[in-house]
Amino acid sequence: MTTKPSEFIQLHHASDQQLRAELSAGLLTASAYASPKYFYDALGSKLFAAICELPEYYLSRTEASIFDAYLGEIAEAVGVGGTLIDLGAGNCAKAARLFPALQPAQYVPVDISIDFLRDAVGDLQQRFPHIQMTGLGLDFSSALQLPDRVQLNKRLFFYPGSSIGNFTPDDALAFFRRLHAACGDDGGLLIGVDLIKAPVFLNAAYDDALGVTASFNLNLLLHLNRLLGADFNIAEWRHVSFFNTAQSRIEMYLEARHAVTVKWQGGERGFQQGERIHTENSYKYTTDDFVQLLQQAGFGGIRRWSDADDWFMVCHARAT
Ligand code: AVI
Repeated sequence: MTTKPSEFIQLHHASDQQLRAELSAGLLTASAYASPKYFYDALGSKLFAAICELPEYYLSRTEASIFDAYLGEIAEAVGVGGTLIDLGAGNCAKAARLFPALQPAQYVPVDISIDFLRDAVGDLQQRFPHIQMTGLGLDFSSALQLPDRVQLNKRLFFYPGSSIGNFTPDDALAFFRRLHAACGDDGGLLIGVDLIKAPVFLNAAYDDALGVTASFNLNLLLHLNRLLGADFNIAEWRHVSFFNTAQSRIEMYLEARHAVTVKWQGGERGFQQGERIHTENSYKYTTDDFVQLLQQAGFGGIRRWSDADDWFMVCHARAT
């Protein structure tokens, strides 16, 4: 069989100037923050892959076990021969495991930059020569304009890993509405989400004994040093994370160990001892609240699968 040529389209890229302005504004705000998207430089992506292997970080292996156990049922719900749009595809491994069951006609991995996708898509195209593959470089969290190359009907948006937890519930709803509008005829969403459980397990998942999550969090400062020309010294900061029960979310911060002044190109800020930079929220849902959110966005025909302990859930929702 001849291999279909894969293609890559970079739709938009924030300029370095825009990134610097956004970061600088976040650091200068009274409650300083930096977007979690800055975790994922080359080292940060490797540290995240290591987090997914940790005994405490149950999310990845629990989700994988659900897909393994229910792949037949999931394929029945989704149907075969559609376009699989993989949001935040990275190394494309999660979607590739679905190919034999879902038999997509087209695979569209999406990530901020097509540079993250080239190697993985090249390998996959060799293994699955009959699937048309179009890699898209796009920040899909704020807008979702898909090019004409993406088949209009039978679009299945795939958003695993509980990445939806990094949106506030309001932003998640707006995001689902955009996905719903982009589904075309007979389209849907296949999504993995982390569920609320005893805080002891949630806290351990985001503050592991080996300190990998702490390194992942602190590495954001090294990334900011490069992006902003900043002079963060990671020895002066520590990782803080906890489950906020009222908000139903893990919160992650970097906390100054003592008073420090940080300088960067065009900015400077003093941090008191104990002052924090908010780096991530990771929302956890009840089954009912999550299903309601999907319904509010217009989705219906919702099927769901979870593990025996109800720690994690995979949902398929139809655009109807
Ligand atoms: C990517 N995202 C779903 C992860 C999460 O669990 O919120 C990122 C992460 N942060 C710390 N550990 C993992």
